[in-house]
Amino acid sequence: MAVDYTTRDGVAVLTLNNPPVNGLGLSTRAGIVEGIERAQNDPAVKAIVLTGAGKAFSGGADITEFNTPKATQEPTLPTVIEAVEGSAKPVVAAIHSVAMGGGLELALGAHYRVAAAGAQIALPEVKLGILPGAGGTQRLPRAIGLEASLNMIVSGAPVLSEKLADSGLFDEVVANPAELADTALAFARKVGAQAGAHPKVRDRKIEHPNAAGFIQFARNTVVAIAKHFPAPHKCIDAIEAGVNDGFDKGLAFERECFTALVQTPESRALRHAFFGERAASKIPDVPSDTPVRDITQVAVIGAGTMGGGIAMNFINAGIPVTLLETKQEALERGLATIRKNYEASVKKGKLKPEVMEQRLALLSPTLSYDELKQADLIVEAVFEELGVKEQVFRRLDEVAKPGAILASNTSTLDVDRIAAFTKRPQDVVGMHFFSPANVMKLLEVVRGKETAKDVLATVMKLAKKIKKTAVVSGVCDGFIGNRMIEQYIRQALFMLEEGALPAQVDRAIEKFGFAMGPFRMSDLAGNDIGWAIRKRRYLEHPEMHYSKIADRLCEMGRFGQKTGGGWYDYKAGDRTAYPSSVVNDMIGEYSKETNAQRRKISDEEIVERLVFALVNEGAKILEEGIASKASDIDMVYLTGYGFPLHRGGPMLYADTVGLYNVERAIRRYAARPNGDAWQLAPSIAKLAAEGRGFNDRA
Ligand code: 3H9
Repeated sequence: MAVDYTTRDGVAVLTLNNPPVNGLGLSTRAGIVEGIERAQNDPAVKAIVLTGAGKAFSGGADITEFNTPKATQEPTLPTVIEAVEGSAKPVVAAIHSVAMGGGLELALGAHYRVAAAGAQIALPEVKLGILPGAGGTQRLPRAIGLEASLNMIVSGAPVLSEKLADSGLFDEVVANPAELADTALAFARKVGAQAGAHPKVRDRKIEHPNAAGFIQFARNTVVAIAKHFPAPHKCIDAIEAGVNDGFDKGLAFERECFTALVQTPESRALRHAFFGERAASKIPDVPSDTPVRDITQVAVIGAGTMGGGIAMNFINAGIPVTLLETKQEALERGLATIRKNYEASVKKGKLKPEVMEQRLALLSPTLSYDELKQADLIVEAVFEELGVKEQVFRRLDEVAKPGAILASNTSTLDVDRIAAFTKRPQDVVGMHFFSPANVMKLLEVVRGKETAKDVLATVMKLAKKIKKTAVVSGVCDGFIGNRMIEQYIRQALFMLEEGALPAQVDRAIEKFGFAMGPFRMSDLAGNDIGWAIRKRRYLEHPEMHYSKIADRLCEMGRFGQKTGGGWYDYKAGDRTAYPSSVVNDMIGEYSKETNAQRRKISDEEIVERLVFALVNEGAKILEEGIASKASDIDMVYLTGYGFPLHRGGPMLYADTVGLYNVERAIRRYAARPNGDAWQLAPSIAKLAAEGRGFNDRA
């Protein structure tokens, strides 16, 4: 049973017992109703305490049941809450650790609520693309008022129980969580002895001097921030319905919105990201109980932009870092940049000056490899060239203590070759941070042929500590993210040859939802970086067909924002990309020289060619086992490459379009000019034939 029933001195205690977070799946829901009924029928019971075992009161509805028959099978959550609220004997919710979503809605159905300090209270449904569907939009405003509830519901952000102590939500907040059970029992005994009806949140009034004005203000704010998501708007609509039409009509409207939202592609995408993030930390052949190595001291080699950003991650998490450079001047420059970054946060009011100083105090600059002897993890962020990496890793092999993890921040080089520079390849791993490393969420953890399982487990755990989304990639050129982006860029360049211009390509893909199109992105990152990679490609893979149009741009010295011009023109001190007639002429000229027939390319074709290029390469990456699941690829693209969150990542997007349609489009493009870049991944054809997708669970 997912709910335990015991009695103590005239109080029935119903304990939700559905690990890990007491999700309100079917058996838990049925258990609550059964417990409430049992308590009604026991004359010795005067009151009921509803509580949760383990690490939560309740994390809410069981998200894995959404859009399955179980989700709508009675007792549904609204039925459960009705049973709780309708209980003739008073129900006291005893809340610890987490009361979220349906969990908080359940507690709002109780007659009284006692909470332990430190509990996270939230209606986070909006983060899953839905709205609270079991009365949250109706009861929370009646419990804590219109403004506070609307903020909680529209943001989905958790609030600590003690901050809500005087809000009207709780009857008591217990400072010491260990005393929650006894306090709730005593409270239940007290109210159980009282005659008469017990209070219901639904009967309270929503008092506000200008509800219509506040709701309009909220609407204006949400329009600006939630462009691609319907849920925040629906949250406001449902709250407004409750304010204007009363509880019952508001409840019915909320239910209607919930049923519609849970089926939207946006909700599917957000749920996919929720589970994808958690799934990414699980490596199929590395059990979750694999022992990890202690990481209490980190060293970073290289104090450039990347090394400095990497170091900041660790000191932000309270881990001391030794920062090594070869020259005093470079070291000082690196330290100054780190300080400048923190000072910018202090100026914006995001960081207290004393916290900045505490963090900087964790940083020990050095010019000597001998200072790295104590480090448990050493991350190399030096120049991206195998010869340079070789020098560093040979030296590390001499100085690092046994068992230290040696990580390379390489973005393209072969981690197995780097590992072979040492006599301890089992301790070598790739930690590919994305720039700016102190900001970007993504960390690609590159698993070499010999990387030990406990090294992987350690790095994944550490990634959580430094608040990164870590995704494991096998060794291949570009790993998951950059290998895929190369195909995307390749298509973008072919389309310039065939008739498009940079601004049109960027506009089309930005309208699709990308944060930045390929050409604006390339101008920001520096066009010379791609040029260097392509030069290597021409040597290593002469058989591969690339457009040379970007090389032409680089030959003109147009490396991007840093040189005042790239695919676009830039004005000093202004990052706005202005279409460039010089570049557009060059593109037209190039098409002529190569006898390419320029034609009008539709925005739809631009989006398909860019996104399906990612999908096709992603499928190959899965076939080769470079990524172990499709959701890992999606997490890389959502957290590191600006792929639109409301589309859930390239692989989920492909599922949404249908792999049958993806296959047809790829075959169509393969038959056109530059079609040799499209080698259909066999798994797309196979899954399409089986009527399946990459992520059938989502
Ligand atoms: C809702 O309530 C709708 C209602 O309004 C209306 C209904 C009609 N369901 O995050 P963790 C799993 S919508 C299923 O690593 P933490 C999670 O996948 C719901 N599974 O732990 C993971 O599984 P695994 C509104 C869930 O301690 C494991 O639990 N509620 C759910 O860092 C541990 O999770 C939310 O949106 C769930 N609801 O954080 C809350 N929740 O081990 C979403 C968790 O196999 N949950 N799991 O990977 C959270 O924010 C965090 O999980 C929580 C714990 C703060 C609870």
